[in-house]
Amino acid sequence: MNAYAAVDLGASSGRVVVGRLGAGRFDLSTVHRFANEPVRASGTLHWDVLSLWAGVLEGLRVAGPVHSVGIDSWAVDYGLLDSRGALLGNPVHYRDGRTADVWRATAERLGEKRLYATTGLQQLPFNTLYQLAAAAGSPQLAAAAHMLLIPDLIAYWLTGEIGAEETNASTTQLYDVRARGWATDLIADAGLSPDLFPPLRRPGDQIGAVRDVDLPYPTSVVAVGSHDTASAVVGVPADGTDFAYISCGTWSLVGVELDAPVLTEASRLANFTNEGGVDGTIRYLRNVMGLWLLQECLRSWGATDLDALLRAAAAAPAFAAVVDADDPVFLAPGGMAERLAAECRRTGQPAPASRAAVVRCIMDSLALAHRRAVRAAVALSGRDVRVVHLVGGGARNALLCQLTADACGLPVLAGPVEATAVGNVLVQARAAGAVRGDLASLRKLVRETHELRRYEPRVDGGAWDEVDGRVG
Ligand code: LFR
Repeated sequence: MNAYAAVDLGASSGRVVVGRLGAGRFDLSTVHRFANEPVRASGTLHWDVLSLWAGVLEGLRVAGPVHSVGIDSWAVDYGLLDSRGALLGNPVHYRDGRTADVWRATAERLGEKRLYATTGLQQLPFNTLYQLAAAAGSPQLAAAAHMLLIPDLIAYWLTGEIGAEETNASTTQLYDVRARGWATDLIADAGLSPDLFPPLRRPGDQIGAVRDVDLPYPTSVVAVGSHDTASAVVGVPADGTDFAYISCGTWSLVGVELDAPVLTEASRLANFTNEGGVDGTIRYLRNVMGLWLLQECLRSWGATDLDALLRAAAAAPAFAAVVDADDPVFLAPGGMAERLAAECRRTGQPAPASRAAVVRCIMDSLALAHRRAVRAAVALSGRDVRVVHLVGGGARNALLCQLTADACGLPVLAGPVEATAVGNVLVQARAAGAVRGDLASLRKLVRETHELRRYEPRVDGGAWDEVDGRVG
């Protein structure tokens, strides 16, 4: 059986997962997990990219011989290289506030309708376009020869090869979603040098042999869906096309898979995004704030028995207070429980009076946001949806899965938890010729080798309609 290493960098931790495929078997084991702790310096929130690099190397050392390595991470963030390939400063975290005052003016200058028509991307204040706009005029940007998104930067350090994998490039708001290439006119009008943007590569492309790195075996790097959400969507164990997915971790990415982008005015106003998927598909989705709300509360509460807390939240009264989880007020780190309480009070609801009540408020609010996003995806794309696949860490959260089924009025199939690593490994295995076929065939393999949990929607007598009407 061939082994493949999936390097998966998430907003709170990174992992190296070894996947083995052969004769009806698909085993995954996490061989190394390491923290990803952002660091604030001189008022700017950075990723500690060298510590991530060290974690990747350690993981690959203990992974043992692997046929290839695939790398995925969160989207939009980048490192700048000078003309000799040196990293010009630490990559900045997308939750840093430096784009807050810049993004709207940039969008207005370039034209919001034009931006959507070209890139199909949702407006998020941290899109790469706006981060580069915030960096305009800086000596760092002036000295930059290449902009590398995070997985491309790790691939560069492993192989010496410079390139941009297209699923992640599609999240920059500088990529033409229909032409499937860099949006050169937009890049010029944004005042950026076209030379910054490396040649594109597609999932399955060979990037190069690992070299000048101390690994105890030879291997190479293969492009995968390097945007973590693109890999997660490959790992959705759907049968057919009538499904919605929720890739549920720090974010919930909620949407459908399409063959072509939806670029209508209604779609733009609903802030739906058309991100590039593996095999030229479109990930038509919306970002929901996700388990970030819970993670931030847990971070401030210190050591907590999460299972006990979720049980208490399940027993707490439903809908006591529900907020718009997608309110940008929740984007930045810190003071999350206080911000939730303030939002409840502002909307005339009682602030949660216990930790269990806070968690219940988060779960009800996320389920509501899932419902709205699934319904909007259906209405805007015309796709028939009969089941919701919930993958990623959130698939472990039975309360959230059940509430999501209830809120959507659809069955939820939960799992795999490691969908991102699954998708990463499958694209490598296909590039190696060890598995064959289209996404449907890859998904069949996931169904045959992973246990899923099914949650049926409970009849609620209109309760979710009431909640939906309550939250603006
Ligand atoms: C999820 C994710 C989302 C992206 C966000 C920020 O991990 O990649 O898809 O919008 O992180 O990069």
